[in-house]
Amino acid sequence: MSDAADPQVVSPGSPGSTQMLTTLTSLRGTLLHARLPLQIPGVEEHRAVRAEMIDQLEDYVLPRLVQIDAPLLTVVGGSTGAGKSTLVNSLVGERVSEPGVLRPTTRSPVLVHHPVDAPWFDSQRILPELERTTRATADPGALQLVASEAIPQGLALLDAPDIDSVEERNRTLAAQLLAAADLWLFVTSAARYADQVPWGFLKQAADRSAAVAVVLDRIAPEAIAEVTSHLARMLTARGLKDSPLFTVAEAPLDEDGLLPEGLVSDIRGWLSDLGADAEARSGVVRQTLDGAVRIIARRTHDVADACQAQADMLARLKRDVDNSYDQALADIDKGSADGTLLRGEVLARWQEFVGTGELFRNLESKVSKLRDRITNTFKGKPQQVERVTVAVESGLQTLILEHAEAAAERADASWRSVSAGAQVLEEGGVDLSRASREFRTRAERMVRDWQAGVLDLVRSEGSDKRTTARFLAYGVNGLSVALMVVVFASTGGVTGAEVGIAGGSAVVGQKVLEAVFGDQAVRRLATHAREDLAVRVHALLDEERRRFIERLDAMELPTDSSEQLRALARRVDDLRFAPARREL
Ligand SMILES: Nc1nc2c(ncn2[C@@H]2O[C@H](COP(=O)(O)OP(=O)(O)OP(=O)(O)O)[C@@H](O)[C@H]2O)c(=O)[nH]1
Ligand SMILES: [Mg+2]
Repeated sequence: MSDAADPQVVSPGSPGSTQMLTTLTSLRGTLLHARLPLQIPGVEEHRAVRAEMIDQLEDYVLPRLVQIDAPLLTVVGGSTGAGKSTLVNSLVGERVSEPGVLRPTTRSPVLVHHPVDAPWFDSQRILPELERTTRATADPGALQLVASEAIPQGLALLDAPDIDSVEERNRTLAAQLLAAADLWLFVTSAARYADQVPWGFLKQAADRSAAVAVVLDRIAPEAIAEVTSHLARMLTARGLKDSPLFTVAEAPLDEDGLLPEGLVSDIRGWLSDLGADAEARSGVVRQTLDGAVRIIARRTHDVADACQAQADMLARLKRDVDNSYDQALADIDKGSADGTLLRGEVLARWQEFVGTGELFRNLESKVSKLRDRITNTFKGKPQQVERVTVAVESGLQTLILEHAEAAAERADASWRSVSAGAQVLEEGGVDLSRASREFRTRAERMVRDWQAGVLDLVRSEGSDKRTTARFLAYGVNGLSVALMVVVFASTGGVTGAEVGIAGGSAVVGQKVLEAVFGDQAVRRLATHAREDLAVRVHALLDEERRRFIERLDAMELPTDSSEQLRALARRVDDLRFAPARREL
């Protein structure tokens, strides 16, 4: 048996192990929390690693740290048909696990222990997921317990399903059981010993310094010498030179399916010695436990990387949505200020209202006279104000709707371009590539509210001018549409002829307002109305944006797991090397 326990590493049971237990308990909690829900390339592997780590902590490491003197658990693992169940039965001297010709045979693990040790195993102390039973079963979720005087006290033997099974459940259960073992009794046959899967497992055992003994089973007596030396060389080359190697020759079985006594006496003797020697037993336990903890700390960094990748992906998906909706806001802002809205219907209705022709031709040269002339132009057209209002309403709605649609389409497309984004959309079940169904109604309400706000603005600004001739001539409604028109042509804060006819039209509006309120007040009113519009559009689109963000929130992805995991892994390593440091 290897005595490779690193003397620098803190021993279970030493003062450091209480802190180790606390730290590893936190690690288990953090791992449970550190879900990896987003479909990122390579995530399946990381999910499996995370699940294995949680299992190993629960099945083995934590219970082992809590009760360091619990019996040593020897797990008999290997390929199907290698003879594991037959070997266990032969060691116990009775048929405790059903062997069979149908492959694979063992589906439910069988744990044989000395009757005195029963309390260690009939509780859920180790392998808590497996339900205890005392009857033979084929349920992979059950653990059959068998008490036998033939097993030494302080050592238990577990017959596991096959590691390279055609049944996935067998494979994962076998791996889980080996991860919960203090000692591996690895059974392979002359026919299978060079196979890849067993060596994959043995490599894992070597990597994590698990204590391993190898049994070369069912071997023709004349091949023993040659195969044994070959296998021994392979073990040495793969870091397992200290592992004891037993051979069991192929022999006829008795009527109970047991091997002749002489063939298993070596193995039985070795197990009995181990069972009787508390120090040797604790050496095996310490070696495997230390190795498991070391590997867990290392793999924690891999899971931390995977968590970081999840957080990065989440941030990217959020950014996609924000970019898309920010662009929509910018586009709406631009479209509602650069004169775009003053084309078509709004312009036509506005010109109907204020008139064209003479007025515009003289715009540059006769600005001084303009105000009075405009006053005349406005008179007698009150019913046309309503038409401008309606045109503004629909123009603005169309603009907002168009960009809300574009934003949804863009955000949806950018999410679909990565598998995690597509997954989030699929899981949500509702199509987000269009603006929401209620959006049109909401946008209509928003525009009307804004117009009402403009009306209020003009009304309160004119509270002391309500009786002046000019104010009366245009009316609150007339002045309000003039203000809206000014807002729609206010790129760069100036209303100018550079925006063309539309701009020219806006100049008329501006002059009208100036005639009533004065230049400064007009600038202030326009800014105020613009800002009010921006705030309302923002709120409106935020609701649209939220549909995407809510999808991400529903993934319930913890964002701080990565850092927590790394801190815990560092703490585990610090504790592992703490005694060495104290000595320095
Ligand atoms: N003659 C002879 N037959 C054996 C020996 N070992 C196992 N067998 C037979 O080989 C078959 C498979 O043996 P099992 O002990 O069920 O093998 P296993 O490794 O437990 O197989 P799984 O449970 O499927 O993983 C059974 O029919 C056994 O009776 C042996 O040493 N000699
Ligand atoms: Mg079996």
